[in-house]
Amino acid sequence: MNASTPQRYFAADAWLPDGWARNVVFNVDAAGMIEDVALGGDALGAEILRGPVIPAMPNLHSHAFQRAMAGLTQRAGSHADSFWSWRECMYRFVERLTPDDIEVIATQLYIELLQQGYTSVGEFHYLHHDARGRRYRDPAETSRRIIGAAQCAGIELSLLPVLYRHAGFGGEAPSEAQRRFVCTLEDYARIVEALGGERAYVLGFAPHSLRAVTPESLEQLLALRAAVAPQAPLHLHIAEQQREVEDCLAWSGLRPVEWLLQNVSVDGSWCLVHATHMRDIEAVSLATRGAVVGLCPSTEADLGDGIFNAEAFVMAGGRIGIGSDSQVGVSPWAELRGFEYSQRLQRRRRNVFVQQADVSVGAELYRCAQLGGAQALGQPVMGLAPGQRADWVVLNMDDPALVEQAPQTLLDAAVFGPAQRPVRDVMVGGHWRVRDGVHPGAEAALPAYRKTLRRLLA
Ligand code: NGQ
Ligand code: ZN
Repeated sequence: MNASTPQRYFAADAWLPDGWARNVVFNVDAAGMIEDVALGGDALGAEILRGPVIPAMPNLHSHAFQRAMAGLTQRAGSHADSFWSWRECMYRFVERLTPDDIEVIATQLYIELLQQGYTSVGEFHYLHHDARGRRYRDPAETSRRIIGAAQCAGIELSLLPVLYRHAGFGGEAPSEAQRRFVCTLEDYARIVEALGGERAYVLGFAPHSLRAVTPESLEQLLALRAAVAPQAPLHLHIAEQQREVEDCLAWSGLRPVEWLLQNVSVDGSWCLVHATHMRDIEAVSLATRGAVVGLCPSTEADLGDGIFNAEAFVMAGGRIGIGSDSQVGVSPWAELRGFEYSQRLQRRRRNVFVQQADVSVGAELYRCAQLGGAQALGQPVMGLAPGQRADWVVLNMDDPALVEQAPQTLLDAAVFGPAQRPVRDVMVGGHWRVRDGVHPGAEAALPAYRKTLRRLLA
């Protein structure tokens, strides 16, 4: 799919795994993979990149349909608003969405993500059934809409069909409002089966949360994965809300991360989304397992989740990645800034993520989230190196926040400066998807999105 002729690219400045390099030539093969990277080359016969090039960012956690809800939940309700009251709004919104809506909204979102420099997305997809909870004839109906949207936008997809069984710990019966996503294990296996063998995307497995699956159904999901795709990524929401921690304690005597680490062999294929509430000891043991923590700073702030225990986790070598989750933000730059700022506000210090002298915090944040995201999504995008996919971002040196910045401060300026359009061009697997900050499909996608929103908001 998407094969083209091999290409040669020249970058005056390129951010390689070892750091910034000058005069770099990339050979990209017909499948869009980086074949080799040569230093000190010349531009002869090569396309010249129009600015410094960096590896593109993976977005490890997205609920695409929530893009259409952004801005609709910012009014106080009659009770104290919280994550849980937001979730009620989300449930009501979900009732109105058709498969066409899901595809239109996801297409709009994925174009926006590409324009900001994300080139792969982990879609944590749980809207499996129709609004009344009836199965579609094709069990993968809505999953196909996500796949269609990703292909239309040209973003790489890690599709994470979600197993959602219960309303709370201990197998609590699901509510009416959850009927669009509640699955039996058989339903779930049918979705996975319908998604077929040959895939143009990475397939992962996602028990929604420890609230939504029992230990038995989690075990069954893991058995299905072992049979179908034993290396596949595993994602779940873990400890986003204090109430979730309390409910887990009441149910099992353990906190969510503790429970998971004691009952499941967590390794590098796991991504724990919103590991917000972790004690130091949990953070340290999770870090040693090599799992990735999925942080969604804009959403976590919007929902009043709490502040991630970064210091203990990162000091212990823990891996992080970022996600756009509820789509109140679609920019990796804003997520990284939000993450670091939350730490600074909490600790009343500066430069929390990296404390070694003279290391760029922006660059370190970016590098960690880039590698962590690649790991969590199972995408071959571990930096600009041979064998990795040619997914990259050419920075826009005409953004006033970036002008005259040396490579050593560029990522700081892009993350912490007042950059408005830090991204100039974006390549995905050897294809230009964004030029001068604009995706060629953006103009056509917007009227469809507008029409969908008009109906949904009527
Ligand atoms: C979700 N979102 O699946 O969309 C969840 C809300 C839940 C976040 N956790 C539902 N941010 O967790 O029960
Ligand atoms: Zn989520």
